[in-house]
Amino acid sequence: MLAAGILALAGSLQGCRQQPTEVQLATWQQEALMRNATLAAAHLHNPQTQTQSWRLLVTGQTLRQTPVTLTWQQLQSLATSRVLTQSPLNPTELNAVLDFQGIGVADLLKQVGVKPGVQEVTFVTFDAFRSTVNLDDLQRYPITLALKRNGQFIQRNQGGPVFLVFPYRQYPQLEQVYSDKFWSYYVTHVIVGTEPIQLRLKANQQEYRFEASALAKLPQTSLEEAVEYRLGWPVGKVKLQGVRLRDLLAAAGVSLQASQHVVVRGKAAVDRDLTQPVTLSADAVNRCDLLLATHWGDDRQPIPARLGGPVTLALPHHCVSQNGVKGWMTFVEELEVPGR
Ligand SMILES: Nc1nc2c(c(=O)[nH]1)N[C@H]1C(S)=C(S)[C@@H](COP(=O)(O)O)O[C@H]1N2
Ligand SMILES: [Mo]
Repeated sequence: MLAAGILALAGSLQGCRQQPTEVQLATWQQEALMRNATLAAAHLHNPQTQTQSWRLLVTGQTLRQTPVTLTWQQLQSLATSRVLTQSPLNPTELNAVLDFQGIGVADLLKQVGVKPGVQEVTFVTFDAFRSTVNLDDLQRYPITLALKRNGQFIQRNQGGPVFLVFPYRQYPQLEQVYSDKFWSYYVTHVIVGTEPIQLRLKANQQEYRFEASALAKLPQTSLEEAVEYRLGWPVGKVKLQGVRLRDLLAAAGVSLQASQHVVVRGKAAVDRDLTQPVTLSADAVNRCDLLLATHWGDDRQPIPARLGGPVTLALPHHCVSQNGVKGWMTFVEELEVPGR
């Protein structure tokens, strides 16, 4: 498993220097689907991957104080919206009109309340794919989180149980803005705007929480690298700014023994996989500027959800080929230092 991780990383290091081509996107898509299929199969008994135990989290800049978690039962009772449309993800029958039934995103947003100033909503999927849609468009058009297609629940291997669909047939103009790559399989999170920074560190049987103000007090470090996150990032080297993982640990008074490691968990299910966690060795943490990035670009913009923010993991490329460092990560939520 470790070897596979390193190989995958070596491949992506070469592949990501330029803007991904359609062919690369298609390859990644295939890889993601295979990864999902493998995970779904491996986790047949893991409640997280079962339709009946599927959860949809609605988070970010909503009027609720805390994220809203919708159970499969709640999702079903909200699934009153219908969209009759052809699907670009139905290559064998591109023109077939399908009858989708699901949750109108506009209804969902009305329920949680959207804070003033929010302009977009980001959908995150099981396989760490993301898709960002303009808030006005979500309020204007019946863009829907479909649970059923032609009267049947959508199977896991067909992009279910929650599949983001766009009403192309009724509103052909949507197809110009939201191409096939916006349609999203296995949606797990709806992020309104961008979440506030809320990083958890579990170590020494304690849990530390770092909000934006706490991170801002730590030494700020920058890194200039061709980013490894897919989707939305500019071509070539990009400046990323944030806090070094070792400085964060130091702030919590945590010192790593040589035999220890740090587990990093993101929002997407694949980035919090119990059987294949993303681990950073003590050696890598201490020697490399492993960065918890919060800002990017020459003007140090906060990293929005559209780009996988507010916190992402960024790695200096000369460091990544060692120690089983698996890769960059979007939507970083939690770090854990397992005891010895
Ligand atoms: N969950 C998830 N949804 C996704 C993707 C993905 O990688 N994961 N890729 C997108 C892209 S880039 C395309 S082109 C279509 C491809 O879907 P298909 O392989 O079923 O034709 O799915 C979109 N939805
Ligand atoms: Mo794609």
